[in-house]
Amino acid sequence: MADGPGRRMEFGRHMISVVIPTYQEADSIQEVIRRTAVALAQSGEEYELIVVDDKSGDGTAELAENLSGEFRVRVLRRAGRLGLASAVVDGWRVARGDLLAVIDGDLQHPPEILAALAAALRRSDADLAVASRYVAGGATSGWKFSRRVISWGATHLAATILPLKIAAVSDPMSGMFVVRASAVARSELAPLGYKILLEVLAKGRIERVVEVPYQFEERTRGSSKLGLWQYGEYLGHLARLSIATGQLRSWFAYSLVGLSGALIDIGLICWMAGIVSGGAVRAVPVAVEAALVWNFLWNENATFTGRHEHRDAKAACASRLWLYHKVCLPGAILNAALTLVLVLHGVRVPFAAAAGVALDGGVNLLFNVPAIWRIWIPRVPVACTRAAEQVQRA
Ligand SMILES: Nc1nc2c(ncn2[C@@H]2O[C@H](COP(=O)(O)OP(=O)(O)OP(=O)(O)O)[C@@H](O)[C@H]2O)c(=O)[nH]1
Ligand SMILES: [Mg+2]
Repeated sequence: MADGPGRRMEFGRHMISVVIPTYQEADSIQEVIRRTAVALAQSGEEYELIVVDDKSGDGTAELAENLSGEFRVRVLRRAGRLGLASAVVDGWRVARGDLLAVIDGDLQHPPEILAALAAALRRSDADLAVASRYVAGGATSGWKFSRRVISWGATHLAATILPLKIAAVSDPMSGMFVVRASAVARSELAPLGYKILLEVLAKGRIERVVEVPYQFEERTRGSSKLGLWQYGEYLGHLARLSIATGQLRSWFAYSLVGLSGALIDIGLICWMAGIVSGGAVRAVPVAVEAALVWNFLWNENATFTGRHEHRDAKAACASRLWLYHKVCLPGAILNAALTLVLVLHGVRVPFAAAAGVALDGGVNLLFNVPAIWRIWIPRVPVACTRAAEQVQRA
């Protein structure tokens, strides 16, 4: 990016710059600053803290400034509530470290984990260290069932819309991570809403990732800023990223392939049902398999062309075909079963076949897209490490 956050950080000091975005966090900001500063200093990491406050009006900015004599903290004041993720980008813009980080200002992220994330990057050649709730040792404490469902849905939606970009991490919704400034140096970061990590994964040059488990604490002070508006912004952000990353084009190709496979399936069943003894019962499995292979070949040679290494190595292609069968098997079985049940109950063959492929497509769309696309995604190596190990070793 021309004047983006990483520009100056490419030549940044050996230091971590931590942005704390705040909107009305007067009850917790001082403790966040204290604990973060102490944890980083104890781990031997030089640091600076940048509180980016959106005109909270409850004294958050002043409380943070009051600690500037004691800790290396400064406050960036913005004119009004402009969004969490853009606050982080604005903070990174004035940051001076070679590592850029973010942590919430409400104590839901244990600040001590930041030291582990920084240590993980210092000790490896990874570009990004993410605090994850979804690897062994990670957790969310006290979340209601509805919040768990929303979080799972949001993560799955992102993995469905941007599978090529976020497949590498277990918790792409995480709000605590550290990235090398050089990895976002040339990225035009322009996030909408809350999810700054999505923006970094989609636009940054991220070749290796480390994950550190952590427990997302319950909010005990202040109030949540997450509301319907933020959910809407999230959808807008995903749409924007799908265009910016070119994944909308892949999606278009993938959908066309799926549609053509559906027509092959229906056409073959109708044609074979009339000419083969045993009718639909024999035709259905043959047609479902033929459509599966058809889809695979087009995805292999058109949708994801150039995305996989050793394209012409037969063994690699055969192993992808095998994987494709494994991932698509549940949908294919449901497809065949529904088509046959409907035919045996007197539904006309074309309608029964159409219902079968619709069910198959629906199952894949809802649950399977990330797994299917991952077959063609070059692996981003992800290491998982325990927080304690990293701090000790640093
Ligand atoms: N600068 C700035 N900070 C924000 C904005 N919205 C939220 N924040 C801060 O971002 C952090 C995370 O926001 P929360 O509302 O706690 O979001 P959450 O942790 O996903 O939701 P809860 O679990 O309900 O607290 C907090 O430090 C907020 O004060 C914003 O528009 N601008
Ligand atoms: Mg919170």
